[in-house]
Amino acid sequence: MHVVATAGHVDHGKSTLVRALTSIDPDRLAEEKARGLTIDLGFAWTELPSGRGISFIDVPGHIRFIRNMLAGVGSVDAVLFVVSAPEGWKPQSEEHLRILQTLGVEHGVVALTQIGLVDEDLHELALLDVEEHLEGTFLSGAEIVSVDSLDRTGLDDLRAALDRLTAATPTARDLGRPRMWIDRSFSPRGAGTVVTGTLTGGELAVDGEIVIMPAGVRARIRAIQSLGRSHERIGPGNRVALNLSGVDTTEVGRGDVVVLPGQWFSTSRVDAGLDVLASVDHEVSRRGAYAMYLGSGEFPVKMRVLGPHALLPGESGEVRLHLPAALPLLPRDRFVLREFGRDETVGGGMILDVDPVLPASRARPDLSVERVVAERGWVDVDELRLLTGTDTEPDLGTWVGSPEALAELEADLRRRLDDAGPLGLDLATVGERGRLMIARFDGVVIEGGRARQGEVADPLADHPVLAQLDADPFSPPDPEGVTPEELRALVQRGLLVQVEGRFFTSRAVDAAARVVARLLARNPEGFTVAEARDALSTTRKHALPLLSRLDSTGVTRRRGDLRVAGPRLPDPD
Ligand SMILES: Nc1nc2c(ncn2[C@@H]2O[C@H](COP(=O)(O)OP(=O)(O)OP(=O)(O)O)[C@@H](O)[C@H]2O)c(=O)[nH]1
Ligand SMILES: [Mg+2]
Repeated sequence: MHVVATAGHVDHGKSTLVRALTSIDPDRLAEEKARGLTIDLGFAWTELPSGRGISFIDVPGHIRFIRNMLAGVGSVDAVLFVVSAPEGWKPQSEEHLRILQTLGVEHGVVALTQIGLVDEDLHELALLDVEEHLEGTFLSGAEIVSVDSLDRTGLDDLRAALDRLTAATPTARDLGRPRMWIDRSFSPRGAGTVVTGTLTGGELAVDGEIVIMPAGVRARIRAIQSLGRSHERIGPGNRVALNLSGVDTTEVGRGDVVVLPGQWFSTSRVDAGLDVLASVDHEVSRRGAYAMYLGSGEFPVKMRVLGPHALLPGESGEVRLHLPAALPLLPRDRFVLREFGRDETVGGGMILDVDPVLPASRARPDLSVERVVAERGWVDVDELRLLTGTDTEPDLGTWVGSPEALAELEADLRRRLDDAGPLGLDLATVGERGRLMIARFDGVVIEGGRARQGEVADPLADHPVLAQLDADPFSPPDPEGVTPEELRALVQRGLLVQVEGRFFTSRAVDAAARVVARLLARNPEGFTVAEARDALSTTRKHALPLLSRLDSTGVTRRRGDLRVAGPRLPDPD
């Protein structure tokens, strides 16, 4: 399915042609029918000879309704461009073409209409005239089909050309991120609220929860219709009508946008590229009342040119735009800029940054993800996806870091590891990203919540205090020649055990466990403190803390005055 907009000057035969192709009159308003003039968008569809479906958004050509035209072309990827043979190229032929070009539309077919009203010579001239005007635009080289909608000349040729057009135009991409700019909302008798639009970016499904921006209203999809049929789910590139529950018709309208919760960054301030049309006869600066046309919406914006100069006609530059409300936008979204006062299309361009962090004086927006990361240092991958629309591999955990931020963190950690020396760096002090990065350093040993350079000798494991205590393992002396900091580190590393103010080596505690295991093998009913003291050839002063350690680690268990086997009792030998 493809959605194609019409475009062209007033009265050049757009609506008549759509009706001739589809048998649906796109002029639905009584006033339109009475005046023979399109005022608002019209919708029609048909099947092409290939069997492919095609939807038309018929736009008004009259300059007074240009905002409705803009609302209609914001989400289409191809155009049926209409020029009247007797009338030839006119101002809105030019303006519509520029608007479509600015919006990045790349595909189209041209219909030269009303050829029944011209003779052969005029027909030839009109063709040349049109070709000349299309030169250098996205429609140069597009098929031009001569038709007359009233006597139906050339309609089959046009249908065939539209078939070739839709075959050549890529179908809307499914990025799993649906967005539908609302172009109509109404309330059919007793049936809640219906909104229509051209769906892009992903799929919507019945019963799904949606958010309507900028209001942030949540609603549920009660039913989906497309081309007069009901659907359980509908993909991008379709004209869609959603029946919504949970939202009042007065709360939604043209220019609002339907998205899924949590998938978008909502922004009211963007940096963008702006191409000023060469036809504009003045420079473009912050002075002036501008409207930004984006999707189906018209938004009054405040604009500031980034860089020292105003932009000249035909010039391109960057601008910062302040919107009146937050919209779900992404880099690469296209827009048209018009000036209210002069009622003139100034130009348009592409959003480059949906969340500029640098002040306007320093901002240098572009589409690169690297810049977004560099300006922040560190960004969470999920946030980066919202900001850029693309997935990036995280560097540390869920974080993406700029090359500078990564290098700085690494240098800082290396320096602190060096400073910490053999005792190691307390990992509680380096933060989440620091812990993740240290874990990747070659030759760094992480033990007991500390990280140290592995290749430096391990003076803790060989600390003289261990030998000092092991000289009499079950009756060790008080440690000497060791700082409190070293003692803490030895305990943290599990080389020393501290119980009730006494220090034992872990080797001594393990040996004591085997001694009591032998005691219990001989005497399964249990043993007394005195029996343990004798078996360990130590004093009561040392036996008590040793036994309490064995109790607390599950080697033994107290039962009255006796110790019995605990769940972690080792084998006796
Ligand atoms: N003879 C002839 N008349 C046509 C043809 N196409 C349109 N007309 C007539 O031209 C007039 C304008 O046609 P529309 O289809 O309303 O023109 P439009 O481009 O939709 O006009 P707007 O929507 O107001 O911009 C009507 O009176 C049509 O009957 C054609 O191919 N041949
Ligand atoms: Mg019309």
